Amino acid sequence: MKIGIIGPSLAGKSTLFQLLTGATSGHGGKNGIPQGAAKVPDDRIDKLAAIFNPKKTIHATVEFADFPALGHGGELSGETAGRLKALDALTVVVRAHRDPAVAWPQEPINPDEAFANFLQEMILTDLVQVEKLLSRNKDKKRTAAEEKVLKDCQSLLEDMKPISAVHWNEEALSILRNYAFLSSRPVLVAVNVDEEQLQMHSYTGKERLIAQCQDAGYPLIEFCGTLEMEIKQMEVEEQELFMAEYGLKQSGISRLAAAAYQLLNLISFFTVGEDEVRAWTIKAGTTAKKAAGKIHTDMERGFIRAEVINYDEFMALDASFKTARELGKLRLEGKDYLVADGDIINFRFNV
Ligand SMILES: Nc1nc2c(ncn2[C@@H]2O[C@H](COP(=O)(O)OP(=O)(O)OP(=O)(O)O)[C@@H](O)[C@H]2O)c(=O)[nH]1
Ligand SMILES: [Mg+2]
Repeated sequence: MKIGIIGPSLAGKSTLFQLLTGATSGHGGKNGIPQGAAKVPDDRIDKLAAIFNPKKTIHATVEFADFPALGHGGELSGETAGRLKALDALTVVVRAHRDPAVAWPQEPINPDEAFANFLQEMILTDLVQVEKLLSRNKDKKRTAAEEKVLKDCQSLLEDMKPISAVHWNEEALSILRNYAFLSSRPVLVAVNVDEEQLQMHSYTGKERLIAQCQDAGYPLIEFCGTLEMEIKQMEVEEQELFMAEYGLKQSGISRLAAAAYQLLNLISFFTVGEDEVRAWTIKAGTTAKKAAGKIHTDMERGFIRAEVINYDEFMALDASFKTARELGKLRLEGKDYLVADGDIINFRFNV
């Protein structure tokens, strides 16, 4: 699961990437595109760690890649578009801050215009592909279902809507996966604001940007690159005091990492003990047996059952497995149980 950070030149993409992953952009990475893992904040893990006092605490992570800038009119090169198709989701960074120390590639543009350019570019890229497919394939065999999906995509795109804007059924989704259209991916919009804009909750183009994002079905998050860099260098207590001045409970980076996790439809289950408290990442809708396989293939193969209690219930029982067991709150679930976000699980298995 990987998310590409994309957007106009000097919007703050690499700043965001570095804040999320701690990595320096520099060179390296696949095809010269820097890649890195961002910690997904989860105070449930912090609280479990405080209770079990384990040797190791491991949070969930999500992978990001720092892409080069779009063209000045938001153009997506064929090469970049091709690379973006290998990703599961996109974060588009647009700039609202007006710091004169940071140049504008051409004329200053508002974040809603930058977003509209990006969306249009993505939609046109897909539309060209759809039309090519529809016109070319008279000789090739295509099922009626495939034809219908392509036609539906075409009319959405002609309305300037991304393919992800409507709900597709399972069959359509598996057809769409074969075509790998860009706008079928989930997108998160990150607005780089300055400190004043953050405090005032306002910047030029905000209302229109919000409307555009709602229309496309994209979540939107504001962050201030310079402020986040300061926060990152502080001690935890200092961070909280500092953020409170801006009315923030969580840093923009934490909110962004959590939103990215959600965007990918990922959830966490936990394993706890004196050695390790750990969050494991699965897709929503994963069975207990498959979830066991995340930890070890032996656990999946030899799966017997899962002992499960959800985090909230566990905490309500004073974080005591003994109490939970006595009250019959430690559920025994079989292989087809669908794991829920926040389940604390102990897998029983044969080797
Ligand atoms: N004033 C201000 N400057 C910022 C903010 N965020 C980033 N910058 C600065 O803006 C400049 C560009 O930021 P980058 O993160 O390199 O932008 P980018 O989108 O990766 O740029 P390219 O990859 O060259 O297109 C840098 O000098 C950053 O320090 C912010 O919130 N406020
Ligand atoms: Mg950059």
